[in-house]
Amino acid sequence: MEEKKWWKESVVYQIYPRSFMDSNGDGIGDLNGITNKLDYLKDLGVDVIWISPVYESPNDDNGYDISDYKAIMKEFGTMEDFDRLLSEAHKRNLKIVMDLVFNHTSDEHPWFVESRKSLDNPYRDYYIWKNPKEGKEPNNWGSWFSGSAWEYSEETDMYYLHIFSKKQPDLNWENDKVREELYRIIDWWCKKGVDGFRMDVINFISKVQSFPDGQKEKGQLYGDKIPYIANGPRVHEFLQEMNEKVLSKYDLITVGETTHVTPEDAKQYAGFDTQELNMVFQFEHMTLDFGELGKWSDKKIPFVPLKKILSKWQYELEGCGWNSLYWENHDQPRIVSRLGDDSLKYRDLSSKMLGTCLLMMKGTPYIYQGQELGMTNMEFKSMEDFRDLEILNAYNEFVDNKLAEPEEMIRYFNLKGRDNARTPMQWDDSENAGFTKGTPWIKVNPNYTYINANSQINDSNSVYSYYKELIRLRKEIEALVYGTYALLEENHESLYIYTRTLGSTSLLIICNFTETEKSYTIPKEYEEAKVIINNYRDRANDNMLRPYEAIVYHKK
Ligand code: TEU
Ligand code: CA
Repeated sequence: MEEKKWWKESVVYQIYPRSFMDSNGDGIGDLNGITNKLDYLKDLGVDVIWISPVYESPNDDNGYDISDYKAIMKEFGTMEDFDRLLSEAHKRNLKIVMDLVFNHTSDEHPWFVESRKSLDNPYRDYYIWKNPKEGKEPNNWGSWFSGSAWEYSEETDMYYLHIFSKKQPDLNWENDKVREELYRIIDWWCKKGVDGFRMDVINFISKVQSFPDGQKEKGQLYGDKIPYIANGPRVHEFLQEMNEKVLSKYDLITVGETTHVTPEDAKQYAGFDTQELNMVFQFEHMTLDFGELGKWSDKKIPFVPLKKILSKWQYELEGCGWNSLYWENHDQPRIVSRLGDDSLKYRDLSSKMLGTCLLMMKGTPYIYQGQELGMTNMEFKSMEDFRDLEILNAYNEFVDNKLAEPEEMIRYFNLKGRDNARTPMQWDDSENAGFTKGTPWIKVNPNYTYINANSQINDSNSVYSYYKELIRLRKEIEALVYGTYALLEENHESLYIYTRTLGSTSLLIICNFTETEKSYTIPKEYEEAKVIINNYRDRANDNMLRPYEAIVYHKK
């Protein structure tokens, strides 16, 4: 059996602090709100809490634009509040993971404020500056959040690179001083006692230094920057250096957010014998429903390709690297709406089925706030209700350039937009779902009256209780952590069936992803096996799977 590690045995819970719990009535979630809910998380059974950025930030991108890495955002509280949260978490044996955003800072970070001033400013080379090309942008790259990836700066008549918003200038990792500063920041948080890091777009930190134009497809506004920024020439050198200089000195959990990676890349970033990170978030399963306009599409995730991709990751990393498992995060729509069925009839069952499918796989599971309640997408009625800059910018870009009609864009935002994940956590059925006594910064999903934590924690048949049981099973059965994965019935159009095996123990997991009954005869060797969890709670017929049924057999 491969080496045992606490981070392989852990279940992580992600908190988006702005939307989790408001303790002082200003409508914005905060650190004291999180501290007040630690017992809830302890009861759920998770081990690690990853908190999206809480550092000082002008909030162009809700904290993913940091202006001071060693200070807490005023809206979220103080450093004392943070220290209290950390010690209260540790008292309960809960670990805290910080979100490190190191590809870029805010344009209000003192480094950038200096950098833009003059060519000879000591901070000039902290960022990526280029001369205009024929009076225009240095190349044809587009920003992730619409428009060019270059912003003109009058002071020196040059452009700076921002692959996200123009308030998120990219750091120049080629500069040794930048890397030293960043490693010192990591060290500072480690000394404080935090337990790990999620590293934002960490595979974008090394750019191809010639900054060439990207290939431009017909009808597209910008060239493809990905080949020149993702998994760039020096990325592994940088991460090995970071590991050697700081990460390796502490016992941490580290996960890199890496879009555009293959299992081959992941083996480098998170291989058992490469000294970089513990694991990465891959995105292949989250882009299966992309269409002509990228994520703005009403395409559904195709089922057989989904199984093939998730299985590919399971097989490829077996014995040589570690997977992270997720359906949701603060950038993704709610999984029950995306891949299940959020109608009254099937919301519960399909949420539980999706939880089973994910949490029984091999890897460290990440549960996003509200996923454990079966929270759904929200129906935003008009543009005024949206808050996310990605949405606001995309609306302008697509509508202005006549690539899509306004109503069409709103429909896509409701299906795929990031604000779906950012509506307030639904704690109870009181006003504003118990999230705030004030006016919430973003609308609460009206379904809080029947989807909320309070009504679920003491109901043994709730989505919450079901997740709690899935987490408990991972603690109880070693094969669920260390057992190898195998996919059965690869081309079955409705059922996701796989096994986990460790020594003589094996588990059979069967999930029906559709609302129709499906016949399936379980393999002979499982006939005597014990059913350890079933979302209908009354496994009746071994040859039939009911709508959205999920069932797990355990054989010792
Ligand atoms: O996301 C990076 C990313 O590559 C995308 O998935 C992106 O979030 C977006 O949703 C594209 O549709 C990270 C953070 O998770 C995100 O919240 C930040 O906005 C972004 O980096 C910039 O820091
Ligand atoms: Ca608050």
